Amino acid sequence: MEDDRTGMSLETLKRAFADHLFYLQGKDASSADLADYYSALAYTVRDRLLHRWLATQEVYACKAVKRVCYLSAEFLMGRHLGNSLINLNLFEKIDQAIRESGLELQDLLSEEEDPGLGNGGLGRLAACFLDSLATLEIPAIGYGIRYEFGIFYQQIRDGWQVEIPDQWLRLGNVWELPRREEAVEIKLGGYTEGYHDPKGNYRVSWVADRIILAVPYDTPVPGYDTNVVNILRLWKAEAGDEFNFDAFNAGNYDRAVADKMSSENISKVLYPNDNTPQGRTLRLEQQYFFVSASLQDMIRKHLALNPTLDNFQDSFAIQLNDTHPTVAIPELMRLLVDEHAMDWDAAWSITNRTFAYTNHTLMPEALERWPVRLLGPTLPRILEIIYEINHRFLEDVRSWYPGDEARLSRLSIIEEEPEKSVRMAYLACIGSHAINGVAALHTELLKRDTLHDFYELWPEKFFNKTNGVTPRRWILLSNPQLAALFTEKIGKKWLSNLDELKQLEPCAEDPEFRSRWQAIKLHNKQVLAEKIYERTGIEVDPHSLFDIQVKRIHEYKRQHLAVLHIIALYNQIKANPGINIQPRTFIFAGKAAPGYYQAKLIIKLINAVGTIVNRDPDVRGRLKVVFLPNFSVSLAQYIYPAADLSEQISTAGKEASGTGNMKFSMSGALTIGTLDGANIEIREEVHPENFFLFGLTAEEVAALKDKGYRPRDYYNSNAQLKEVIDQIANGTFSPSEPDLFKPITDSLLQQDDYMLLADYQAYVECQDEVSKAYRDQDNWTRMSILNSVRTGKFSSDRTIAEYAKEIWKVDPVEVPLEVYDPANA
Ligand code: T68
Repeated sequence: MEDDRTGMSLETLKRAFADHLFYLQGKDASSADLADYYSALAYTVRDRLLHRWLATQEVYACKAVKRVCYLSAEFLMGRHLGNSLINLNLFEKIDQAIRESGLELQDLLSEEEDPGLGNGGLGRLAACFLDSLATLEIPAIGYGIRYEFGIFYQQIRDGWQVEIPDQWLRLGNVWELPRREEAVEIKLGGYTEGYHDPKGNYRVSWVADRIILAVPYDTPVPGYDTNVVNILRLWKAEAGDEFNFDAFNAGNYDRAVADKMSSENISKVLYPNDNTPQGRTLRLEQQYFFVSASLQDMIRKHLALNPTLDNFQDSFAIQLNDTHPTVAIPELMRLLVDEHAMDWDAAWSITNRTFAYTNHTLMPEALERWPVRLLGPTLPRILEIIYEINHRFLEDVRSWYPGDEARLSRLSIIEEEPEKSVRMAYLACIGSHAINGVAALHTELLKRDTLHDFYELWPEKFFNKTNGVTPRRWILLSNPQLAALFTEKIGKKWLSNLDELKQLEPCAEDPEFRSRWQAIKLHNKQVLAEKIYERTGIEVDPHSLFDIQVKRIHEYKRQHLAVLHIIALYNQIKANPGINIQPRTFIFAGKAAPGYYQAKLIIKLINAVGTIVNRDPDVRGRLKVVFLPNFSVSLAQYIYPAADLSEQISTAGKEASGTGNMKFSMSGALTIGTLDGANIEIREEVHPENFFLFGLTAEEVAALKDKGYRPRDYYNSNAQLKEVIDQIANGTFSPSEPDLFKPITDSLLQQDDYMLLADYQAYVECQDEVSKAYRDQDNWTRMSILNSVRTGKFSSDRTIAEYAKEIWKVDPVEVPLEVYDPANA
């Protein structure tokens, strides 16, 4: 008989499920609720993962393979159960087993809390990368923070965003395993002192005033159709000792407890800002905490197999996901030089060969800078090391460019004005052997502007790595009917080589294929329509054009440009109620940073316009405006497959890449977009005739700024635009508070940093083209098919293969399952 923990037959799976319900949940069919059934199934699947995980770790340990360590302050993993079923190739069988137990698999999948340990694209990219690393059989560890509270839960009350704490661990977490025995200590605060070691060398030691314990929690990361199961290792902060016993014994009980609580604060909550740095000491402590813990973990793993650290760079390639983990560079120097007595030059060479840095933003205000005033007291030894790195670097620059003082201050890691600070992006560039942007345009702009001086120093360090997303979650799991159609036509190989979809191009001409395509899209729209009704009470027509913009709310992403268009359409209907226009449902979702007033006001504006438009009898059946609350990975899985039109309308030069644009396109949405980020490459792949392009280019944006941009000129010369802006400003959508939206219109008329007014006319004209095109359903469907089957480039498998070959220099390692048989363990 098959082992209950590893067997994959239907009978064994059913037995294991019943067994877990009984012995782990202490329930039977008469007492179990959906949460119990979810847990029983999750444990059943976890057993099968653990088997492969132990085999994988055993192979990695024996072979001394080179591992990728992906350091990221955020991992937006999405629900684990469905993804694990897919990657273990168990989905159909479990579906049947659950049905035969009288339940619905979908109901169980929906019970899982969505682990929201990230803000947006950057965190979700990390999750797609882990999936692809495991799928490509590349040894890898994701290192991050086990936040007790992830990204806040968003409610909409009276049109406003309200933030609710995300207590995702409330009911426990089946997918993680604490490894208390591998906890490490982290120093904070205090001072440094010099001493001479027994050989007479001068050394420095850091006398901390706080020691925090970092406890690892491991989550298995299975690859698709392989035995490889990598690890996501997230660190939880705990007090070094349960109590400060000195304080306790001195009768100072509350002080003892307070110290413990303040240590645990470090991993308490994810900072909810995207694209703006938060200059708070606690954030700096979070960064140092997870980075130091991860490096200590790597050093321990390395020394278990090697006599010295001299070849550390052969054990690990460390990727810095933005600057958030950049303090890893001075921290590795500290560990090598202070704690392992290596000399500076040897340590620097190892550090440089180990690290690589990914930049995710061009916006100057989004680049991290840590004031010396905060860094010094929190990480005194790290600040000294940063000064030393800077000193040596500037000596080099001086020798390369004698007398060029301006260049020296431009390149210095330390910025003097307005406040003496460490420029983390510069530290990352200097300490890494590779620097990359996340789309072709973004990388070009990094080289030309943001990091230009570094590009002049080291052109060979610069790479482009256009982002990608995993087709397992973003097609197979979220759009199962589309996936089934692909598999019916070309088999399953597209799931591990998305370029295979290209074979389906001729199907765009096949009427029978097109009608199946339309039926699938309609079905997905019906499913989303039900969700919309459930969550907002708004009824929408699945036969209308679903025009969707989902992403973080940000002025540069220009959700309010879409609102200007909606109001213009509304005005056309009001002026001419008999007008024949394409019925549309405008769907928005996304969170605003809690401290970003203008973004929260944009959410309120969307809802205010929706309230007026949705209940106007003149409009009935033609326009609907929906704001879906609490955008998350699990909600996104319903949204992308249901879109006809994907809105990617950022100001050119502002969106580093975008990844939602790729998910939409994979599910057959057409894009209306600017020449920004990865839009450019999507348009290239799907061909320009299948993409709705509008707006200024990044160069035109810069040129217009230079010559003096005057948004009022556009307002004064465009009657339709003027009417729309005036309505927002005069309270048409906020009658009880006429000035409510003035901050938005004032900003548009006075600075319009993101050039909505300059792009307005081109945008509405392009939207007219969209409406016209949608009326020809045959041709629209042809374009939709070609979008989807030409997205092979945007699989994160392609992205990861490029990183592996060109930056990390790592090879795949196969894991035969026989190496670990629990029956013989
Ligand atoms: C996004 N950045 C980019 N940042 O905006 C997007 N920032 O263009 C790109 O596709 C994506 O990264 C992946 O490369 C973010 O998502 C953040 O979320 C963030 C979080 C904390 C601090 C700064």
